[in-house]
Amino acid sequence: MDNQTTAAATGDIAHPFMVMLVDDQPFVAELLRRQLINEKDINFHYCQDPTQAVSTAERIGPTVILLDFTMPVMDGLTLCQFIRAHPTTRDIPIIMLSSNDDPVTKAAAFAAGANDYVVKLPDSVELVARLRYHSGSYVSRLQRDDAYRALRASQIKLEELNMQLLKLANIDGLTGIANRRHFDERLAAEWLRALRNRRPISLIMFDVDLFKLYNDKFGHLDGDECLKRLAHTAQDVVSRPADTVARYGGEEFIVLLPETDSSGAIKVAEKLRAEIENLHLPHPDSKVSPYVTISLGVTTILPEASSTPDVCLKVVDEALYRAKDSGRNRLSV
Ligand code: GH3
Ligand code: MG
Ligand code: MG
Ligand code: MG
Repeated sequence: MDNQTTAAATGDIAHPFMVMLVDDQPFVAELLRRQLINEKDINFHYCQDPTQAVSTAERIGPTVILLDFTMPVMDGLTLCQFIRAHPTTRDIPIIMLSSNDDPVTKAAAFAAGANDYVVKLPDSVELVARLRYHSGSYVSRLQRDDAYRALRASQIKLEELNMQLLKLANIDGLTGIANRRHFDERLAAEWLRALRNRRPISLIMFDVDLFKLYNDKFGHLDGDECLKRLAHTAQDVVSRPADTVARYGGEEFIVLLPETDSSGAIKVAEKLRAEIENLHLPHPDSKVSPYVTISLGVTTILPEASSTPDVCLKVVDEALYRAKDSGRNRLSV
């Protein structure tokens, strides 16, 4: 027939309504078909076998199901419960069709999950009004669900992108540890906290010894690999959650140790120096050691309102250069 289709309900506003009738008697289908023949936006599909109703509904996507109450193989109440229990059909509106006008039968239909109940055979105007009403509210619900899902998906995507952006802004591209920007933020925050609580802050700045010679010997790519190893080793050594290890410049790193006094910071610095030398990364052209080594500056400050974090950085930088001047592979305070 011309108004029969297999298209599924998509929630598209231009999509016609799809009425699916489940009834054991073909003449009922013929009568209904005639009642709907002039409704160009209402498609009609007849399913005689109630045991096929759920799979047919899955295939054609009805916007409303007209369900015969009395059928021999499976009665309308049972089928209604099946449709309600099935994940892809459970929200489709169901109008129960029965020749019975008894209130108890009607109540049983609603209890089984029907949305409406009409006595056979209803007047065309009333039937069309009911079919439009149920189909319309179902389609707008699908549209709302789709819109909501799309909105949530874009929100989640945006959150992911923001997280990635935040990560990229704070992480050093080569080593994957914190970058200078992140370090500066952490230092400013910890500086203020230490000022408030009158607690010490320690900084360790370290620089690879004779790294230019390492690059000259092995090439820049191996140099990069070496920097990664050093960064990860430093991160392993500095393990308290409040501590921050950052790549400060080319082959220069910095460590922030909040709530740490001078003796604590010196212990961490010495451990860093030893662990890195003990990696035994060959550096044949170094005059300091057969292996890659670092020099470290260490400083501990009790922040004062008259001072700034920059002062701290200057002091630790000077300490690092003293370590270089006094022979490298050592720390200086
Ligand atoms: P010193 O012991 O005095 O620090 O000697 P040095 O050779 O390490 O010092 P210098 O400042 O002369 O050289 C630093 C070298 O670090 C030069 C540069 O090629 C290298 N370097 C800086 N950043 C990177 C990097 O991202 N990758 C590689 N492979 N090398 C880098
Ligand atoms: Mg029947
Ligand atoms: Mg160096
Ligand atoms: Mg340097």
